[in-house]
Amino acid sequence: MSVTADTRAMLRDRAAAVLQGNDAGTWTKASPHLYPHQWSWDSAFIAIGWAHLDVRRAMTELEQLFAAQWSTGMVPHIVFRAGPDQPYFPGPEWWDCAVSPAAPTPPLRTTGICQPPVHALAVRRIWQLTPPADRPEIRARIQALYPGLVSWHRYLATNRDPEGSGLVTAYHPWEGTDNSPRWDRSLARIEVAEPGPYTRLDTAQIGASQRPTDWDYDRYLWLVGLLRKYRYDDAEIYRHYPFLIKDVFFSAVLVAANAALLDLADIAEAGADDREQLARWLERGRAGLTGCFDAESGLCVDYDVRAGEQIRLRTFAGFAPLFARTADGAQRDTQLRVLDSADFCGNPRFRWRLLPSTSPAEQAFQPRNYWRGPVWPIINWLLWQSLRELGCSVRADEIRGDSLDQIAAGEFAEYFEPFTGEPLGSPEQSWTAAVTLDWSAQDLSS
Ligand code: 9WN
Repeated sequence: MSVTADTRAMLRDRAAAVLQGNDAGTWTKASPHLYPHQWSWDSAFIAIGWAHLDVRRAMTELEQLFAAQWSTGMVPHIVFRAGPDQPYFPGPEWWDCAVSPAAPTPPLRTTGICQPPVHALAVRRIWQLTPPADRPEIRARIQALYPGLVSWHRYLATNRDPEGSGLVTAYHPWEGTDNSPRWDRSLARIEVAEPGPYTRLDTAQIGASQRPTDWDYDRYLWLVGLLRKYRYDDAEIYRHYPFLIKDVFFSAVLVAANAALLDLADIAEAGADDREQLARWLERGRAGLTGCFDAESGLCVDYDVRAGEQIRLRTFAGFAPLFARTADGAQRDTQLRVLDSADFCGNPRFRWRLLPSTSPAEQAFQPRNYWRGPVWPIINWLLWQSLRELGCSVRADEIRGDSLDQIAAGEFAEYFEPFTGEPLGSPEQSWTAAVTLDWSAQDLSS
């Protein structure tokens, strides 16, 4: 059953109200209670949402985030902006980023890791949505932000890829998809994991069965302790640190983001050097992903640098070639077939034909637990965007329609149970509202 145009318009208004409710003026809380600060990739999606309401506000969101960029170019995963009345664990004391000379100076306080670089995709969307009268101002603001975006991509293409493989090395499960089973074996290999006493705040708000376990948290926090010990220095981390993963999803987002920066190069009046470099990173990223494509499963596989082994699990990340808009037609067709197989969207028991975070065919699959099974709207937004750009507009439109139906039934949840559509995690999640605004605009304009 599909919802009517009127219901869609109402959904759009409700999505706008969620963003406005989480708006802190110049930045937006990722969610009202569970995530009260500014998160990196959340902010990028949120900016896309704001662009439908106010392009200036959309730019401000990103400018605020980039104000906390490290001197290495890294955009931190959290900028701690909420006051002490809105606690989040682990907070800035746990990260103690002042140990690094690259961290921004107080009062700015951040974490010392990063998240997938969706930001350039957001800037391109903002520009597409900018009304003619606002173009001079927004163009100037994009020009001002562009060097920061290039230096962010440079950080990922160099410090996070000293091998020059085209694949980004993730340092921590919190670099995007926290308790994905992709990390299980690598986390299990960590010998000591005694981070000291701590109290989780997340499970006081959300059922523990929908969140990572204490075993996971012990390791997450132990790893933060090591990063702190190495003063967040990439070379030191590469030398000593136990958790280094070539993350195919992160790498695919970087490929798409490099293409977006190239699309913006004229607007930003980028120099020839930047353009050449972006094109080189883009090609290297594509080649890197091709190198981890497994023809047998039709999926891309992550690689554990320390263990020297591939991570063979069926998760959404395996569709990295689609997320990177692969230029290889045969690879694209294989991926489209696997995408709609019973292992993913085509599972006959699924309520909607959407991409789950982990395949129901995996032993690790848990339909109500965070990144171990549920459907995440932002992942389906990235897939939708890619499919459109790859010319698969019919399948893309189905993903958009099903996603909107899911959100209409489940109210801007953080993630959804794939069989029942039950809303899970944090309610009123900003990025769910933001992608709803973007998806709804396609209806209202058609
Ligand atoms: C840790 C804010 C963030 C998202 C992540 C998601 C979740 C945090 C947490 O929430 O992670 O960063 O405390 O669980 O996994 O992707 O950016 O929405």
